[in-house]
Parts: sequence; C-alpha cells; structure tokens
Amino acid sequence: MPARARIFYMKDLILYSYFRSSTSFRVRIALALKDLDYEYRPVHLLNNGGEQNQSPYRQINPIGGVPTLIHNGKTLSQSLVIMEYLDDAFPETYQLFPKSIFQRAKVKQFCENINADMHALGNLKVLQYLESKHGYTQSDKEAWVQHWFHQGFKALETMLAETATDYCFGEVITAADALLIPMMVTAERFKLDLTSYPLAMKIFKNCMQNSAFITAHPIRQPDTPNDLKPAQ
Ligand SMILES: N[C@@H](CCC(=O)N[C@@H](CS)C(=O)NCC(=O)O)C(=O)O
Repeated sequence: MPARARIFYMKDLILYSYFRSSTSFRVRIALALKDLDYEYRPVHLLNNGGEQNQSPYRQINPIGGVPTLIHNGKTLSQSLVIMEYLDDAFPETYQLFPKSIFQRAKVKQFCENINADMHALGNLKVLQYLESKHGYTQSDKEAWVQHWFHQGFKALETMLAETATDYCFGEVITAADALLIPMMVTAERFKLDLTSYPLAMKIFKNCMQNSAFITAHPIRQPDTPNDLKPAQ
C-alpha cells in the first residue's frame, strides 16, 4: 500500500489488545496483512483482577474480552466480526474472506470450530471459574484444555485434508489461517503435543514465514514482558 494511504489511516484505528490473547493475535494478523496502522492499547488480563473486568473497559466492551477495535470513534468487538468488518471497511486491502459465498461459508465454518468450540472452552474466565468454584489445580486445568483442544484439532485436521495446500484453504492466506496459528500458539502454552496434526503443523511453518504473522506474534507486542521478547 502506498505510504500516503497509510498516513491517512493512522489514528483512525485503535486496538485494545493483550499480547498473549489469541483472539487479539487474530486481529493483529488481519491488520498486519492489510498493512493498516493502528494505536495499540494494552488491556492486562491478569493485573488487579483483570483490567477487562473493570468498569472503564466494560464500558467499551460489556462482555469484557479482548480485542476491541475502535474505527473513527465507532466501537466493535468479537474478533471474527472485526476481521470481516475490516475486509468490508478497507476493500482495497488484503481480503481474508473469499468472495465466493460457499468458500466464504467454509472459511467461517473452520473459524467457528476454533472460535466457538475450542477457544471459548479454554478462555481465562472459564479456567478461573473451574479453579474458584470447583478447585481445579493447574494440571486439572491443563487436562481440561488439552481434552477440548485435541477434539478440535482432530476435526480441523480432517477438514484440512480436504482444503489445505500451503494454507488452510489452498494457496492464499484466509481468516482460517489467522485463527489457526493463534490457536496453535495457545495450545503449545497448554502443553499440547501437536505432532499428530501434520497438516496444521505444515501451515504453521508456512504462516510463520509471513511478516504479518511474525509482527503480530505475542512475543513482539508493546505489552510483551521483556523476558518473553526475542533476544535482540
Ligand atoms: N469470542 C471473543 C472472545 C474474546 C475473549 O474472551 N478473549 C480472551 C483473550 S484470548 C479474553 O479477553 N479473556 C478474558 C477473560 O476470560 O476474562 C472474540 O473472538 O473476540
């Protein structure tokens, strides 16, 4: 994109994000692929009971998750919705959702398998509830996440056998890749062995050669703690 257009967009976009959040990572990938500049506003999900649970952030996003996007003063949450909105609001930029209605629906189906049936079950508030109300230990929580994520990854691998080449849907990056890679990074944090999913592993390797995925990665964000940042 020409430099002039990027200057026009600057400050029009604000992203509330947490470095480690996989849903924020999705939108950061989308913004990077689109070459859209934005202001990064960190929301610490753990400090003081979680900034996402405090009144100032709840006024922006009543359900309390990150990311939230503000575009020209208008507020939008839910990462998948934000990604689709960015396609529509900036049609001249890289498009994450195919135009063909069936392909588009298939990409969304793949995304929802991750969004609704995997991410939601391993979300921080779910794990915090299991700990506070049901006495789950760290290893109980890991076992819970591993169970649900493995179920999800098995299904994704079956779907990828139908659609994947270099990326989830053929040779172009779509929203499916922007959801799969963050899910895999989170899965590694919960000690999942992903070697049984060779198609997903191949796509991971391919995506991680792309500068948008590199830039958007949790280890390179303004709020990444110094000890997690890559050595210079
Ligand atoms: N479905 C939402 C989920 C947003 C969400 O809950 N994100 C997580 C971080 S990955 C979060 O903010 N969790 C805070 C909490 O569980 O308290 C989306 O896709 O944006």
